[in-house]
Amino acid sequence: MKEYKRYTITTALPYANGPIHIGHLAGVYIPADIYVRYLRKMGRDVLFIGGSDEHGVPITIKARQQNISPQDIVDKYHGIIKKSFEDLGISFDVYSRTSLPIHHETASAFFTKLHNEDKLTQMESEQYYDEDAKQFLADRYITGTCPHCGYEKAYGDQCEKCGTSLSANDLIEPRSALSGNIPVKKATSHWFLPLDQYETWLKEWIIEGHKEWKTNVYGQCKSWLDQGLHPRAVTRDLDWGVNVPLPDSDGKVLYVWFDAPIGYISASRDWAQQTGKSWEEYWKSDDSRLIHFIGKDNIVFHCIIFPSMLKAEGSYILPENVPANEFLNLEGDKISTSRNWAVWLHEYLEDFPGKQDVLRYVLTANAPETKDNDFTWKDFQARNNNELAAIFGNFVNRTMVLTHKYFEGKVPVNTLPAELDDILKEIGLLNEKISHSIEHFRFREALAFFMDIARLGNKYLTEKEPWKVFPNDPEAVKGILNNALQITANLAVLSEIFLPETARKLKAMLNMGNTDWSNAGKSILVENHPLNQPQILFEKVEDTDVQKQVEKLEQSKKDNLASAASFEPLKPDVAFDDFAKVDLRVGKILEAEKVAKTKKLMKLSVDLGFEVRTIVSGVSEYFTPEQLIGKKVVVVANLGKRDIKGIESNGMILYAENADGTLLLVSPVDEAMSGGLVK
Ligand code: B3M
Ligand code: ZN
Repeated sequence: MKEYKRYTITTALPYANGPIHIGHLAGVYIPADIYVRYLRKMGRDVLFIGGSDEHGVPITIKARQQNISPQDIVDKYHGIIKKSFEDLGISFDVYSRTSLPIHHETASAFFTKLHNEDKLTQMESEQYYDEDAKQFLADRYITGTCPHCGYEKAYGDQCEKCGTSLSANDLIEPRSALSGNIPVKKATSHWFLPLDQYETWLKEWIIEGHKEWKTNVYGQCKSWLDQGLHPRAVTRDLDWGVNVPLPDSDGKVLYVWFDAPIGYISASRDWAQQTGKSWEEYWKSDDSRLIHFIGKDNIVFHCIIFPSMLKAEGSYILPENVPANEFLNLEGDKISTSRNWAVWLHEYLEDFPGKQDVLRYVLTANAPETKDNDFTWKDFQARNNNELAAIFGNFVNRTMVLTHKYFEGKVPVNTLPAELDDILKEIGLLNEKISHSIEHFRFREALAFFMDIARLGNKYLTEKEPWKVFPNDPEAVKGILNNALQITANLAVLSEIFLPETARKLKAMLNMGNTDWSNAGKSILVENHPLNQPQILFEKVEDTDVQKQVEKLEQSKKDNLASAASFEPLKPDVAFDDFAKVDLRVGKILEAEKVAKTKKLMKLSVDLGFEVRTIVSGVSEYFTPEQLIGKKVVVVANLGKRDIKGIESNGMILYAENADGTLLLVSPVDEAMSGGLVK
């Protein structure tokens, strides 16, 4: 394997139009942080890059909705995102942002170089234009009817009802979201990156050269390349972004997916300015290893488009690996910002103070590395209580408490060196496995090996029962606790990459200084070394704690139902005389039974006071017969008789419709006379 001198590690730049949620963390930031912490422990030179992606149409839409500027939006969310990453302990060397002048300069220069070297092609095309707003319309700014499902409020880039990706030209009866007007087609000119020219090279580089990439990543690349690549526009008609640095290009900016990955380079320059160090070798030196941590929806941009840009520019290294993850779901549903179906990092940190590592642990143990995975609060609680607290925490606590009890908190002499040898050998093996897994981006596997060390310790103590041995053989207990303390010290060293806050606590308890990876698998604490007082590493997560979180999510569901209620448009007016023709009566349901061999129909017998009628109603999906019998309802009494599935139905019962389409009974609030008029 090639020897690298430096590591340039990037994480997808989150859009600064919403906070960070657990899906982002599990997919990108926690694995990247583990990897980087590991590299640093191994003594490698790393530049760990993050930053906010502050351009793109959704940000302008959000600003417009809230009647503030896009800059206000990104200022707000950049602040929230940056702080929440810090509080979780993501160890970025730099967390930059793409609205900085240094980014505009960098992206501009990149574009200019490609343009000057004829690496871009200019083409004219027809785009939708709003004549009132005097503006070309980004796909998101056009709504219309989805050609696939008929949904009337589909966007020009996607139908949110059926999920199909669209282009604005597909929409039936398009409208401008700015003015509601029908947009016109107008010619506009844009610059394109001729991806087709890079196809052969990409095939060689990825299909032949990077067979070691994760199968999900490799597979997506292959399918893109198999379908054939086409030139892609790298500019847009928009007033928010990096201006196109050419004459006569007012109102044109770089496409957000052109400028955002260049943001990694700008962030490095930002870091260099702040620290007085040099950034260039991290990007331009062959012995630097560039790795992009991203989610699966970003694969094409990082494996195909950005590398083509870098290749075209010519002076940069290419990504050596792109370990993209799949998605994390939440309680069985896709995480969604717009539906507020998420666990937000900044809220978690508030609700669970001091429990950063629990979230890190659960999201790593359950990371969507090879397939989509599900986060549930029950699993969160179980992993904390049954794994972190019951195994890791319990082992450490017993070891510390007993050492204080028997040996005044000083590391006793090791009277069982042969046992220690065996233990350290096992830890050494697990340590190698952890390294191997991390080098191959298998972080959940690495974490499982790490927990095996805690398990080993817990089991050792349980089997040795020093609390029983002590009265008869205190010498043996010295050895047992020395061994347990060496395991604890090893956990302190190794936990730094997975659970940094826990490592800090452990080291404080053990009164340990700085350690690096080379300490792992060795006897670390010397005889007589004084320990500090133990503290609990992992508190139990109570039922009420998770219940609160589940209720929060249930509230989101309710709010969504309420706001998703699409109100039927009002029907045209009717003459009062026409309305007065309808005879509405109070009725009481006497009997109800499902109509055999139908899904929906219910046969009811309804007392109208002056007579009992049979009425067939299509409500079996919403009510059981028991829920209907004895209820007062409103009946349309003069509809005439109708044959429904062989049953003569005489009248119609009224129901109210819920947001989700379910039905409710319409019933007089107070005791009403059967047969009474409703008017
Ligand atoms: N902001 C998309 C995303 O958050 C985008 C990533 C940019 S990475 C250069 O999914
Ligand atoms: Zn649709």
